[in-house]
Amino acid sequence: MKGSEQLFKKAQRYIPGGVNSPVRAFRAVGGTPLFIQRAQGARIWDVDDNEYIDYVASWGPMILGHAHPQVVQALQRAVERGTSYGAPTALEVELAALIVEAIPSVESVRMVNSGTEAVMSAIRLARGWTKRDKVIKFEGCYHGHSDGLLVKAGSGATTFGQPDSPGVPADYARNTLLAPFNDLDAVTGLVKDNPGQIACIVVEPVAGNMGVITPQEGFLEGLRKVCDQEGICLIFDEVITGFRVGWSGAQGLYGVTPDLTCLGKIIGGGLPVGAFGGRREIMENLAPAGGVYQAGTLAGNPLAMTAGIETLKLLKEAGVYEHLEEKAAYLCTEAEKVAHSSKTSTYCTRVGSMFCTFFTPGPVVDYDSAKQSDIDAFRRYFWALLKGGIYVAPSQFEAGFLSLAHTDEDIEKTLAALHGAFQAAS
Ligand code: KE4
Repeated sequence: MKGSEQLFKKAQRYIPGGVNSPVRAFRAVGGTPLFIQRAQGARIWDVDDNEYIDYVASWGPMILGHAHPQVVQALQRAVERGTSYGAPTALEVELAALIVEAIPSVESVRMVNSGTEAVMSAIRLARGWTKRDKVIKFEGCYHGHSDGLLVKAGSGATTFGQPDSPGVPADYARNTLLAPFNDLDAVTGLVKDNPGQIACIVVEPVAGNMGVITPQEGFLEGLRKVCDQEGICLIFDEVITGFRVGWSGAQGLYGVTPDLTCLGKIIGGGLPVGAFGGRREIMENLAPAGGVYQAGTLAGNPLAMTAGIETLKLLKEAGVYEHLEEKAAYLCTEAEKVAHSSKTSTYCTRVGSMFCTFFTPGPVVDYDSAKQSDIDAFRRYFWALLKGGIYVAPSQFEAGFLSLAHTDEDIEKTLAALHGAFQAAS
């Protein structure tokens, strides 16, 4: 770990906390974060040449595995044509067309540079379209770090015990209303108490930032119904689930149609990207077509578009999601057996190739039940896995991801390491 320790020490001289995104700092599990030097397929190597089987997948984007040859070769060709023009290109039209084809509710889509920008912009659009101010979000869901959404936020905000960030003016937070995930009664109560004032409900259709929590029967359908009744814009934040849980995302899996969808991660193939799209009548309110302003120097960047196009073309191939489903189901079923044989209290969740092991008996249905998890047990589990050459997210409140590059051998190696990890956790 020497190399990472030296780099971490130096990094802290120049970068706050030594990292460019808090959850990478290993604060929840202690110790020194790994500084990664390269990745290939299902593997990553730290600067000390330690090799790991990777289940973080850069927090979701690397569904093909790292450095897929088709993506790398396309990027090599693209970079020789220049890296950014600040002008429209055929590439962004091609990626937009792929997204529109994949997600029927998306009739028109705008590219941005991150998931944060996508959700922030979608909410501004919903407010502009409805001429209302208030937003309903769910405790423990994370939608990026724009001010109004850092209220009971998940992911790193929960990991560090600051779900409500300092620096967010009370004025912003006042327009953000909170409900527990999976609690439709709480939502209808908020709607009743704020008649005609709610612009949108924003939800991760599968919560992926407090571990992985699935929508209970009727929850998403209930949100759709209340939005139809009240003229509220339903926004699905599919930054994680988009092209992860299926070609048409979680909305395709659960058969519930949002008004706006936010995307990121996979659609950029590991390059900086975000997107939001939906019903044309709403999207046409966006500048320059309409008055709601949103912009970005590097939006639709030719390199990110290239990586995204190649990634989606490969995901579109027949059998891809069935293959991911089969492998992830095997991994998680066998992992649960190992956990039960070790007598460790765990509650496992999975949707497609995203999954989580909670260190609590469960059931885990919302933020409060997720927070029951024994994070000390998780820490012991994390370090035992790492020592066994398995790299999972350094936080109980994140998702694990399987890629198309994980082999049967990788999965058997992982299951072997889990025996020791669950022992360490118990
Ligand atoms: P970015 O701004 O990080 O690209 O996307 C924000 C975002 C929006 N919506 C959802 C559902 C998300 O999960 C995210 C970001 N995910 C976190 C990990 N759970 C990114 C990792 C990090 O913050 O370093």
